Amino acid sequence: MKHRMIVAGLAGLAALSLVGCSVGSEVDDATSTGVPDTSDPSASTDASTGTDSGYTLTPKDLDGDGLITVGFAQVGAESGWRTANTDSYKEYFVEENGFKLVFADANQDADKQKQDVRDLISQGVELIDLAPVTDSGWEPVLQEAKDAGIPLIISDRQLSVPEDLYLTYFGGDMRAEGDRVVDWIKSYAADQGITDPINVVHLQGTMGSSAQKGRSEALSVGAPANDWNVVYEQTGEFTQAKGQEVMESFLQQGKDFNVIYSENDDMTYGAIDALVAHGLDPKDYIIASFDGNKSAVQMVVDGTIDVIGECDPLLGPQVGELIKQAAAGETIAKITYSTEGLIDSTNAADKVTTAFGS
Ligand code: GYE
Repeated sequence: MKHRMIVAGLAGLAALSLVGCSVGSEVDDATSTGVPDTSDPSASTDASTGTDSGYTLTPKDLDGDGLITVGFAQVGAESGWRTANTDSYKEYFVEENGFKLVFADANQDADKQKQDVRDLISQGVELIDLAPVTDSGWEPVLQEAKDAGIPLIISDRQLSVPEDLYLTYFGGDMRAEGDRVVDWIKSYAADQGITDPINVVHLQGTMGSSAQKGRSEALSVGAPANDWNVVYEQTGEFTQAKGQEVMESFLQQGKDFNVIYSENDDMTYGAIDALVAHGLDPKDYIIASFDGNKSAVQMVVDGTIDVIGECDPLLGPQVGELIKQAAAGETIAKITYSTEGLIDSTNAADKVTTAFGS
């Protein structure tokens, strides 16, 4: 399949498939597993509350210094999204906003991150914000934070843990992001009357992270439902270097493919570099990515990337607002999903002006 075949009718199609691109957030209800029902990705339902979930800890300035000390257990520095996320915390959690920040970088190591959270507990921070590298083995650590009387917020990546172990989750709905991208590819191929088999190269993020699981699930459900073949599936660990490396090893196999479904922009950059190094034109392929870094959005404007499932990294102020509400005794939602949509040729020129990062 040639990308250049796929031009007519795009605007109408994309207009249909675009969902909520405005700035802000929507609340969804929590389930006992922490895994939301995403059968309708655009739906939002009534929020359940921290109190209803049996979690009673609220943020407080315990040491009387007039600030809430937030320990942030961050994933690492693997991607442009991550850098923007870290910057948004460092910029927001400062004294003039009523906070102090203690920053712990797990360097993408799930075991180290559990130790990071334990260190934050023993340092006596007044609240912990955990962006979990992967989603397993957290219950004992969350219980320790709770026993120490330290409220804990999960941000960015979700955890399937009982609701009485954390105050709130704030971040993306990864499955819904994936579903939007899958639907976009489906509509795009149908609109173009593509009859060739759809052969997908799937570059996965960090295995066991909710970002990988949600986006991968969307494809693993969407591919058989649409008669697509996933011809290659490999983790690129959300980094450009690894994305390039795994794409290169796929290209060496000489198999047919016409779609790349890459679970973040950094791996997409790497995959595109690999295509070019093999003398292939990225514009001949449907390239789907996630996040929405400025350079990636520019590549949509240029026609190299076809669609991006948006994911908002600028969580610092939004989490800060929730902390302030909870500290003031207000009821906050158990789960709040960032507002996210799609970026394609119909809106990329607008989006590029406000996109995060470089
Ligand atoms: O998509 C990727 C980053 O957890 C949503 O992590 C985040 C993901 C993001 O490394 O670029």
